[in-house]
Amino acid sequence: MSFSSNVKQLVLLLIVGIFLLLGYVHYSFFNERLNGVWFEASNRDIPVDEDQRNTSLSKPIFRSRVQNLVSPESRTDVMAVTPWLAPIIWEGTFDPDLIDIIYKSMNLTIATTVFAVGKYVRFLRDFLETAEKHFMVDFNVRYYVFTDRPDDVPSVNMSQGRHLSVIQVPGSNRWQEISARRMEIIQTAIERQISREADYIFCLDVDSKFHARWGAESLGRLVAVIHPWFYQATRDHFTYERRPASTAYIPMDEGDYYYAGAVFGGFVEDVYTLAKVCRNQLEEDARNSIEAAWQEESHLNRYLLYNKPSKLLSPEYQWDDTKTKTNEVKVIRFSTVIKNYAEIRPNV
Ligand code: UD2
Repeated sequence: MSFSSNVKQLVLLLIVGIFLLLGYVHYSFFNERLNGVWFEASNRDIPVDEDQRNTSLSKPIFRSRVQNLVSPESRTDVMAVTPWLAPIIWEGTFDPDLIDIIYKSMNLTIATTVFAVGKYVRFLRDFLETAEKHFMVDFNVRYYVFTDRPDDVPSVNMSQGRHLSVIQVPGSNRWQEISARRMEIIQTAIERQISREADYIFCLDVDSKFHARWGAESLGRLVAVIHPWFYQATRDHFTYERRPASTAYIPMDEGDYYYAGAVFGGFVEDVYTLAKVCRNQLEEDARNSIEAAWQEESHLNRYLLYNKPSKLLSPEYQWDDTKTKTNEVKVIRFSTVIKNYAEIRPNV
């Protein structure tokens, strides 16, 4: 065998070797992408809906978590999706660990408005202390407390990244007015301050306590809660405003759910529009000397009928301590405390 044929064989072997090596590297790479321990999350890998914004989902997500993902079908005893395909959040329909990994990487700030006018200031301590334990834990939270009694706002220890602002508002001798004027005050506060300070906002009733996790599973573009007294009721029992003279009017043959006025939220700009529309309608009704059956709650229901929420929270997120827990409600996360209306309100 000549020297040149030896070289030829060697070159041939080298080329075959290189191809084999390339083939192995290529196979291992894709095998790892498909079956490996982790993958880089992207908008295609994770079901990202319109509710997730500013998502830089660049952190490694453990694949096993995605495989273990619970889904709306995990609950067969409740409706976990609306007819317009918005999720309804019940315990067992989401994976809290996966939700946290996704949302915590976004460095979000959640505004939380709460009104404590007149004697309602007494509910603030429990509201804030329990919120610090359960509400959006490890997220940046900015509480905006609206009160006519700033000196009575309790001092509550806040975790890192959580702040409280007190904003003075006028009192009133009518509870209906205090409740209804919240829309106008929220609208103004968003314009002046909140739009620069937060990504999402929740507007909550103060006469309430948190009892269990209320986390990022609740975040969405426009979020409403199903009223605990009406989630099993049919539309004809909903206490919508039924008089056509009111701008909150809903005819008997319309309506999806009865939403509680105690909890609504979403992107700051979406809640801004909601508050502005409801405020304008409340003022138009006032000019026409009509007050909707449940003040701003009636206007909220009307708004949400024609501007469908992108996410619904089950009554786990707005229970009522006077109501016996039902089987579907596995966890009570937030509930209205029992109170003596005659004693606490400025009018009966
Ligand atoms: C229902 C709604 C409430 C509101 C109201 C409208 C639920 C669980 N609650 O509750 O959100 O739509 O009907 O009529 O859906 N407030 C004060 N000072 C007062 C009175 C009220 O600060 O003197 C504030 C406070 O934040 C309170 C909220 O307004 O949590 C609602 O008032 P409410 O709790 O007395 O109304 P209620 O129980 O009828």
